[in-house]
Amino acid sequence: MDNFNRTLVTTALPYANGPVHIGHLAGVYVPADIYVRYLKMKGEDVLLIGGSDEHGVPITLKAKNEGVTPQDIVDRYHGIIKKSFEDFGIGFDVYSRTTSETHKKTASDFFKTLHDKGEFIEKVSDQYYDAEAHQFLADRYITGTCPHCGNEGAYGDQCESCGTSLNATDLKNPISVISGSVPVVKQTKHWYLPLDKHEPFLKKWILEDHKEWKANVYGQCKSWIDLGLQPRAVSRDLDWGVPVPVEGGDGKVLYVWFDAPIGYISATKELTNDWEKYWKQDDTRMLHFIGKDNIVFHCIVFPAMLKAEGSYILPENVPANEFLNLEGDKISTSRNWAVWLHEYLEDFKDQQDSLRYVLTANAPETKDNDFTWKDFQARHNNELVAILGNFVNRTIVLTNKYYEGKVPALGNELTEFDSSTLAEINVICDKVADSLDQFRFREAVKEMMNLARLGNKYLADSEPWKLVKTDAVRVETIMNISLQITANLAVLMEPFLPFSAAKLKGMINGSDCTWEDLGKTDLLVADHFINKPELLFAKIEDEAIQKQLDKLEATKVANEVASKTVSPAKENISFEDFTKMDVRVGTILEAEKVAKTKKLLKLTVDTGIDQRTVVSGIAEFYKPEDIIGKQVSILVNLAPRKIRGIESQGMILMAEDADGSLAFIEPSKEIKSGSEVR
Ligand code: B3M
Ligand code: ZN
Repeated sequence: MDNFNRTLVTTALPYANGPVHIGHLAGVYVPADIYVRYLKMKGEDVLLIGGSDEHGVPITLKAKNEGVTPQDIVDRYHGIIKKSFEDFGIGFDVYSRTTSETHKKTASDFFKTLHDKGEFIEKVSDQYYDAEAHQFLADRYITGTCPHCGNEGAYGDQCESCGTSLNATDLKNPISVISGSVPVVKQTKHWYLPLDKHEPFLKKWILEDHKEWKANVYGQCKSWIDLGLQPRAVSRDLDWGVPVPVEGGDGKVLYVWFDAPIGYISATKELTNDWEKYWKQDDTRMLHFIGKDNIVFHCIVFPAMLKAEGSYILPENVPANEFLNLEGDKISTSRNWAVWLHEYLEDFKDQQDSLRYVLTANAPETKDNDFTWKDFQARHNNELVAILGNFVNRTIVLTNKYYEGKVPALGNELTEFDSSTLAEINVICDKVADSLDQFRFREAVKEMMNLARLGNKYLADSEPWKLVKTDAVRVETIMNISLQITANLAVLMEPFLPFSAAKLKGMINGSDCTWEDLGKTDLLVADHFINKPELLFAKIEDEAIQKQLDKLEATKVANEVASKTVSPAKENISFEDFTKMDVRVGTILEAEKVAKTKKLLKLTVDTGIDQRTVVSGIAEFYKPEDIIGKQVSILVNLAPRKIRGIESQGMILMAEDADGSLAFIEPSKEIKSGSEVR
């Protein structure tokens, strides 16, 4: 490993505002875990660092929506996320959180150091301010129309429709998320990291010195740098986060993307007093495992921060992945379009490895990829069950049957097929290592499966069951070789399928093996006793898959209903068209039910112009006796119509929601009947 003596692997800190789903697992945590398990099996000094990202605006908005504190939100989801990772065998050496005291101090000190070194610039800028709520509106506290694509639900920091990152002041028709009012512009001071100043360094460090980075990562960095880097604000007007620790910082916190990556440092500190060895020595190789939306922060912003601080190493590689879609649609927490890890385990108990396997085999390594339940079932049944499980099972069953579990000796005379099969074990194991070294996890897991394929083919072509009566010595050799393949598999599987590897190791009664042992053809010595077979993978039936598809279908239906809640705006009309309607404030004088109807009330309304009769379909929502004296809006120049034999002269205007529930439109204070509404 070149000049490195240890490796520090960090994984993106998921926001603690929701559980984690298959996209998280496929993009970041499974590959990182595979890689770290591999290095640990090689006996290398390596740490796997993780934690929850507990700051940022979305968390505060969720808290506001639920009427709880941000701390309540992050406590809830930190627990769920941490458990999901444990359940899926993600072997963190530490899984921390950015609300920990260590982190707050570490992030605060980091900011202060940069501040005192003069590494920030201070700028006063125009920011939106909610005059009703008396607060500045950071990022997602503002929504409006994207100036690039016209999406009406764009946020103050980003348009999720076209992916452009925005400043809130770029938005057209901005609205405050807190009060719904139109925000005003007010000046505020913030600290900026002058990325432009670091541009020459970043350009050389990435574009010249790290040409080996994955094409998707290198390409994204290049386009950012080519566009020219701008100073980035690293503070926000917000009350949830790490307080800005310098003069003028009252009411301001560190921007979540400033404090979050420092979370890697804080977590390492919590793990070991020796943390500086991992962060400050040149012989440490640091790797960031992340998804593609985090590339700029890990390849440009965080390195610039570390460089500015001066005492830290920079990442050696950032093997970021693209996105995983689900059944052809973008995974979305807000639309509940996801396979949540905790829910998967309810339906597929103890089948973590099946998901780990499929997500690795189909990982979005170089381009976005799709997860489908049919593909999940096919890969599970055709590969894990039919190849790997089948080979292992046959080998162990036959060993028990022929030799009562005692490993037979390898004979003296090997056929060419025996020798080439034994030689192939080594070749495959080397290929796996090679692929892992290059962060090619799809390729690696495919090679791992090739070892099971090799075994399957060897057993099928050698047909020991046909020879057992006639050529016992030959069968001993065949079974010995099959057992060596099995033992190698138990080792080779471990980074990918840790639960099944442990189970298999138990079945063959194997001792602890390291990566060094791979390729050896005497992992199980003659006369060693193995145990009885257990099922490694059970077939997944169509019903189980249908249940998942039904669940997604239900989500789709629910989303469609929800999207209808607000109907799209009608076509534009002219002002003239609008003025044709004569809407007045009227006062209800009398009200009674229309006989033999459920919905109708007959009202007498004082319109200021006259007293008139109006029939209105509101009986399900208002009792006659409750609405006498109420002021309402009435369209007075609607042509009279007969309803149930009663002439209705005008129409009471009602607000109606998606469920058909009705409410009067009343003036917010008492006003003379006949006042015009316009
Ligand atoms: N929490 C964004 C994300 O979950 C962010 C990552 C932080 S890594 C320091 O995609
Ligand atoms: Zn847009």
